[in-house]
Amino acid sequence: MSQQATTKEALTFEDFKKEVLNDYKTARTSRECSLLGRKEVLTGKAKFGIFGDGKEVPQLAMAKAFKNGDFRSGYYRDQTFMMAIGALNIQQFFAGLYGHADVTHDPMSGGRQMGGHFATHSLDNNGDWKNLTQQKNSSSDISPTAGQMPRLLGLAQASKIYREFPNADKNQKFSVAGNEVAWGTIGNASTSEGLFFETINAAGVLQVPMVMSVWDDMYGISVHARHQTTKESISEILKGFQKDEDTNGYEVLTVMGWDYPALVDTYAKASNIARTNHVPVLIHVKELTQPQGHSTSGSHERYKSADRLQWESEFDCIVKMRSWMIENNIATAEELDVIDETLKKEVLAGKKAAWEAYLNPIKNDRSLLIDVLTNIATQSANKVFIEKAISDLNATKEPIRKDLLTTARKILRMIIGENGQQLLAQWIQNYIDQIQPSFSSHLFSQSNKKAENIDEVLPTYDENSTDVDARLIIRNNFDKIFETYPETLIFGEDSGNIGDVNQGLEGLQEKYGEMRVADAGIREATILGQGIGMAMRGLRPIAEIQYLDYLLYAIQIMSDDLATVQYRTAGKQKAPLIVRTRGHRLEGIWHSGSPMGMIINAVRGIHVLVPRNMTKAAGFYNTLLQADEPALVIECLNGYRLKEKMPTNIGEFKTPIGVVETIKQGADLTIVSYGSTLRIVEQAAKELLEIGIDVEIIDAQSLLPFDNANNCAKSVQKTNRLLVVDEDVPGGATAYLLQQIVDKQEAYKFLDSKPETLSAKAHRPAYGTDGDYFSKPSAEDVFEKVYAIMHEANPTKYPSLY
Ligand SMILES: Cc1ncc(C[n+]2csc(CCOP(=O)(O)OP(=O)(O)O)c2C)c(N)n1
Ligand SMILES: [Mg+2]
Repeated sequence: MSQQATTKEALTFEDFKKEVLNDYKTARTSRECSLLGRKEVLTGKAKFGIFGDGKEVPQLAMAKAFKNGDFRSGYYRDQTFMMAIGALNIQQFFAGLYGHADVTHDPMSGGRQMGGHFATHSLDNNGDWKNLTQQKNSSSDISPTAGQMPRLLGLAQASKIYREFPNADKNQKFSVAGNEVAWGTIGNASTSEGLFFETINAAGVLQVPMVMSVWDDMYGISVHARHQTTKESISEILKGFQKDEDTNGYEVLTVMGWDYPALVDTYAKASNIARTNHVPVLIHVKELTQPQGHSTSGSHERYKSADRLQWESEFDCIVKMRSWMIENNIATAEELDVIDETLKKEVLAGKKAAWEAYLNPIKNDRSLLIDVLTNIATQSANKVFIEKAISDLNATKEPIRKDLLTTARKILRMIIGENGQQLLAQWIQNYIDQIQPSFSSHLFSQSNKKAENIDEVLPTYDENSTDVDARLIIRNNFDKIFETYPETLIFGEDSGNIGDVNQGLEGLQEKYGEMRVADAGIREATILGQGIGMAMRGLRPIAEIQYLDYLLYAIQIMSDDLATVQYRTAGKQKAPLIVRTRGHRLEGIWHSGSPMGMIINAVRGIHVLVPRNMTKAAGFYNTLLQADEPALVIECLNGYRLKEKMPTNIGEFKTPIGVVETIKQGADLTIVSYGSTLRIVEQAAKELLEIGIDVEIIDAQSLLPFDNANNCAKSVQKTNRLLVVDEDVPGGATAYLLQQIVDKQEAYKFLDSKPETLSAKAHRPAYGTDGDYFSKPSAEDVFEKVYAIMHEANPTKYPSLY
């Protein structure tokens, strides 16, 4: 008996020892990568480096507690964690540093992001979901400090939803009974951001399984904690969030970042609390260091005192872990020295392999190009110059693709009209066609669920179809959506209990429960983040922003995070989130905004849809739920009480994306507009017809993407005149539409008059009906603008009005 126990204990100790040694190896490998990485930048092989040195040991502990199905949302210090969960090896680390534009070499972003921005692959090569419960997941990092926080909230909330609604995971790819934890990491200084506090509060309210680690090294680049955090301690000031027995809240834990056994215990405890009870945990990991300073730009000797630097070298977490291992007879100093040396060599070998894998294809391409150029040179009048260019290109030790193209494109100009011109032109075009996708693919989905692939289904009506308040069409359509798609849910300010401020969700909370039709606090950025995180875990969230004017609070997250998800992962992650809001004209400065130019320029990568009525809007939701892309749908704030006919095929009709609709045929001039302004345009068109001017009206409907079939240019071909009308500022979305129609669609060829725009004033819309009349385009403005164009074309027929 006792002998058995001894053997078991001995075995356990052996296992334990093995595990610790393995952890030590991961930490040391990671450290060597940081040290060598910095050298690669300083010698010019890589452009910029930001590394995880000084933060290795807590990440080992986090990785131990991290289970399959879990998600990380963190920042650039987490290379050790990524290595520990098996999602990043040495060669991949360096491929990222060099910017190897191939996702098989740099799985983090295919060379699109600078090193230190981590991700795992949620999608297969067709853009379909992998089984995320069978792998360890990391949502793709972004650079804006605390930008990872809103998404973290949604990643955690998904577990909560799946625990309550297992049917939402039809194919069992996303959750096992909601047992997954979302793990956040952030630097101490970045906790100063509003997004951090907004997320912390929201997770406390929602009680989601989130474990938030703060890596505290007392600095944010050069700025000390005394300028960042009240009392210089995030756990101190968050004490009020501590959960009591009968309240919600957090478990707030603190631990030293160099104390390996304490870290392992702390993370195991945190994991358990979050996973089992869905209670969020904050772990303040103190006394971390930066052995090489913040990044490869600048040196920390400039702003840290000698004492601080001395302390940092003594409290370096790997140094401390090593001492602890020796003191506890886990390894001798000599054994560890051998490990250190072996790993150094491994890292060096991995680095070399990464560099060769990065460089060799470019060198091969260079050889091919040089063959072409040499051949061209022999027949060229500019032989001498071409040969000089070839020899310069050949002499470049480490060529990049830009060198190849610059040389080829400069030589092309020297051989205009010569025999070789066509050959070289062909080479250049082929090369760009071949390489450009490495840098430009996946701004949108490339899967067969691409939104533009979903065909239009028209609404149908029968003899019983009656005119109703338009909000009922939206409401009944959402009802059908929640019934049809168990993975859908909607949340926003006043969206739950009262069914949104315009009753577009009236009665649906009662029917579908408080989690699927939910009220949210006033916090637009994290409402958006909830949507992103849940969409990344297979749900189909609809995040509601109460008014378009308040989308600005969320636009940073839309622009930096949502819009870039597919692009920054080269198609390996997606977040098909629907953002629902309402806007355009109503009343006053902050309830009448239509800042469409700002929005479409900030969110390339998200579809921006501007339905003119509620049937169109409902049709967009139906389309989007068949697709796998994010979109913003802006309903007309003044349209809910207008009458529309109730379709018979609620939930089924679909408004197509990237397709305009001609809502009135006409011969004299094309007006392109969208949203609430269309009603004014339609009114003006009737009045214009009375004096014999017959305008064609096109509803843009979908600003991003816009009119894939070039129907606007086709209309201008018929009318030869173009006016773009909206209620954004001058040069806002009208400038975009003009660029699309006149430049991209080449409508300039058909124009007999100057293409014109009519927009709102540059200032915000003033309050009241007169405020609106003097701020936004009116039917008279549209009438007179069209009339002026016709006057210029035919002054006899249309004498001047003024
Ligand atoms: C919104 C935003 N502002 C500024 C920066 C520039 N910046 C990058 S890292 C950093 C300091 C972050 O410090 P901390 O959060 O403590 O993380 P650490 O680097 O110390 O681990 C700053 C200011 C940024 N990336 N994003
Ligand atoms: Mg810091």
